[in-house]
Amino acid sequence: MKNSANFLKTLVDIECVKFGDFTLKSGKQSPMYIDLRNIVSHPSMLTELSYLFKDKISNSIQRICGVPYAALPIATVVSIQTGLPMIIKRKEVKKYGTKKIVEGEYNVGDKVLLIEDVITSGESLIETIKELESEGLLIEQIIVVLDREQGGVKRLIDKGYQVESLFSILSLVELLFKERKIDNVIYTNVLHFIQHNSIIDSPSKKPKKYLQKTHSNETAQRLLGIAYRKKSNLIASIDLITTKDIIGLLNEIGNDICAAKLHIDIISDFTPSFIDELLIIAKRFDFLLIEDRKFADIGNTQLLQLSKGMYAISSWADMVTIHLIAGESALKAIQDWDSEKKPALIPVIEMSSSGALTDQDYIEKCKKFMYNYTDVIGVVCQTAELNEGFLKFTPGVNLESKNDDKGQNYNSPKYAIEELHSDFLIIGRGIYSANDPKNEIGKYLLAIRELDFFGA
Ligand code: 5FU
Repeated sequence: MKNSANFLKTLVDIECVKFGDFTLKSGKQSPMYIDLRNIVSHPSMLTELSYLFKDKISNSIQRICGVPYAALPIATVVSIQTGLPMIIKRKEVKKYGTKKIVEGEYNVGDKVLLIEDVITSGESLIETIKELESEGLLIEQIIVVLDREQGGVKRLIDKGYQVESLFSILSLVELLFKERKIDNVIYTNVLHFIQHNSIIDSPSKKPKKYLQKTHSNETAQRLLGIAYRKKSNLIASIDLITTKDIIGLLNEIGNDICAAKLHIDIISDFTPSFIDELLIIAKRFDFLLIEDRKFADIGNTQLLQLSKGMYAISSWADMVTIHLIAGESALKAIQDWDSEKKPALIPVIEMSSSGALTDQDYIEKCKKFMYNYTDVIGVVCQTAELNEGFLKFTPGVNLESKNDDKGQNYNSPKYAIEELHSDFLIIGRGIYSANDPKNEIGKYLLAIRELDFFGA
């Protein structure tokens, strides 16, 4: 086995993860069934796991312990791979002999790596932790193979433990969805299940917006999935004019964004190979590409502008912006366009600039027909309210400035999310003009995460 993606796909092949309609122990219906115990019959999977764990184990660890029983074989291979001694926590105390709860050699104060196969509520981990701690052992690190994203990790982090997972159910379904191994329905059902089955019950918190949003368009779902996984609804508007600067910036901030927005026609040294490079980086850092071309012509011309010329936009952009000024026919032309590769559409129905002509009347006129087109995943707007499921992309976001000297108006991330109900924040100069863009984007991430926009 060569990589994590293969490991995840093999989990499905060997039926450790199944999708369908399952009744859980609790009686609840679930669209997924996870049981990693089959891994024991696949030595190559155990070996792969031992490598994945080895990369993550902190230097201070002195003992390894698996939560019984499912994680015991995993702890064993990790122990062999790392040379770190293992201890075993019994599920039941022996009723005879030593009556030990922990088997193996250890000293009070030893720093332990605790291994779990799957985490849901974190209950079995908490039980194991309690018993190890009562023996004087210190839980230094917890690594879980698969996080069901139902709040267990957060619960342990809140208790002060250092917890991480190798994989999450979201990264698994995202991968399977991307590779067309599961369809829209399964993907959406899993997202819904996660949202409604979190053990973290905090009504005072904002809802997990992203998981509530469901849009049948595949690109919208990918964008939502990435945003949720990265806990970032930031779209970097990379309005830089050399390919070197663009690639340099994306390499710096790629992990922090869910999409990059470009104005491809402002690049002074554009060659088609730039697109290849861009696609590789987008794939590496897992973000989508938006071309902010704002198409605004009759249908036929828009199709030519989308697909032809040196930019061949439809061949690489996941999403494009479009004005609806030419009316429904121009939108219909794109929707009806029979093309293998077609970007999702984001109409601009309200602009951020002073004196924009996109008044309420215009917004309402756009809304009258745009919802009928499945290629439309949402809109660029400021104040407009949208139908459920449509995504709101908001430019004009900046932590430092209120406006520029050319008509642009800015809001803070907090205002955009809480008052404008924006789903995605588009930030240009706020990031790319900063002295240290990586550090600056950290401030934006902090601002949105403080709002608990992504829930637990
Ligand atoms: F549709 C719009 C809009 O109403 N306002 C915008 O600012 C699009 N934009 C784009 O977002 C604009 O073309 C820039 O690419 C980006 C904002 O960049 P800034 O540097 O954050 O002002």
